[in-house]
Amino acid sequence: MVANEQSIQFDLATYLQEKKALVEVALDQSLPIVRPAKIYEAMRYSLLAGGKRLRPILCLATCELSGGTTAMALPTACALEMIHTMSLIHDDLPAMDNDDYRRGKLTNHKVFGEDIAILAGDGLLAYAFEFVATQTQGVAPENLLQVMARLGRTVGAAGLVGGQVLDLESEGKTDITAETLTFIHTHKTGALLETSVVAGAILAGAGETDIQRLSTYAQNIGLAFQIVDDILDITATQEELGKTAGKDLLAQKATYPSLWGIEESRRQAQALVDEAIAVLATYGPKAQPLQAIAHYIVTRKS
Ligand code: GRG
Repeated sequence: MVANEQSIQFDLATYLQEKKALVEVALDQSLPIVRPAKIYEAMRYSLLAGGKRLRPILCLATCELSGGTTAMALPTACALEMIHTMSLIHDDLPAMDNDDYRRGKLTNHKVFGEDIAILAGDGLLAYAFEFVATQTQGVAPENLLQVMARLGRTVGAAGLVGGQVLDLESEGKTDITAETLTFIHTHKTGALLETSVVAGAILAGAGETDIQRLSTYAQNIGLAFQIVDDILDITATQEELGKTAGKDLLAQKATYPSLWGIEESRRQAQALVDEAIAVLATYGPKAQPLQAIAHYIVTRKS
């Protein structure tokens, strides 16, 4: 049986449901409301607004594959979602993408105002690091330090911030190359997905060969994820996406479908996912959750 068929047979729906439930409870408990209530309410509004919880689930899955436990990875899994959520809050601001809806709800600044939305993002970013540092147990200190350094690099100019800046600079330009587009997305989207995968392995004490293999898997699914995101912006409805659809066309943004067409974009995403699945074949059935998640990335509808 080829890896692709194996991954389809795995009951991913149940796996995702169970892990998501675990993450939802941990996130809810992670951030109680204290004074000043308004900022905690704003942080919780976006953090607990749903979403696929893909980044925490990837971290938990990789930690497990690498011989670690859920307890070792749960604080980092929550921190990844705090970072992801803060990037969505800031991305939706009028000064950035200016969006009114996210995860099927009004965006943070639409509910709390721009000033509080900026601070809610800042609060979540800082808290993510505090949470990993203070809540992680049973992990070797040098591994924890490595994860925290990696998280810092991922959110900064070498990662999300850098990708976002190039994205802003590219707006309205008609001559964006595939190479520039890939730079934007490997930084804006791919970096946090890669860190989600690799952090789980580092926490479990994985060796360099495994970390390299998992990085390759993550880079492939990261790019495939963004290609599919671009396709869904054209083909899915606002109800399906939980955010405004068709924004890229309206903003005349360079996307993979605008460069390659929808069919070729689908083919490229599938090829990346096939490679991601194949690279994990060496782990046998243990890799099924990660392989099934890769398959899900090209078949998802939201
Ligand atoms: C990180 C300091 C710092 C600032 C933020 C705004 C910004 C800099 C970066 C933008 C990052 C961004 C919003 C990238 C897009 C990533 C993406 C494809 C999001 C959608 O992810 P899903 O589909 O969403 O996993 P859910 O809602 O399911 O979690």
